[in-house]
Amino acid sequence: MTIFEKIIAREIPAEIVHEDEFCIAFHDVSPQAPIHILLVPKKVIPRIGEADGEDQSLLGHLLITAGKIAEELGVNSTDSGFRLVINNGKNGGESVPHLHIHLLANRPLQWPPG
Ligand code: DGP
Repeated sequence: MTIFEKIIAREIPAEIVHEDEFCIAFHDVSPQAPIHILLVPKKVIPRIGEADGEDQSLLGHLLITAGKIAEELGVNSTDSGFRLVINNGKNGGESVPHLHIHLLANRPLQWPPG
């Protein structure tokens, strides 16, 4: 069981900002920006490279929900803005093998990423 499953099961605490039938979102314990939210599907998909056709609506739901959370946090504008990141595998920087989207905001983010 990953740390994210334990957060979903309320076995360990997290600062939750959103939950619905399909996903949960909470503040990252090690924030890389003033706003750093993790959006996690309740279905355990280890990483985006292992999602398949049956996950299509779930993945769409995650992206739409990320936009709604950005709106609620006041960063869904072209003036402020936000970045969504999915790390996949070793070179991608993945550390928790349960698919999650990082939502980063409230500081200018560099491109290309490090
Ligand atoms: P990634 O490296 O893309 O797999 O991102 C994993 C993120 O999970 C990382 O930014 C730190 C965060 N994280 C790890 N353990 C915990 C935890 O127990 N609680 C919370 N809120 N975040 C965690």
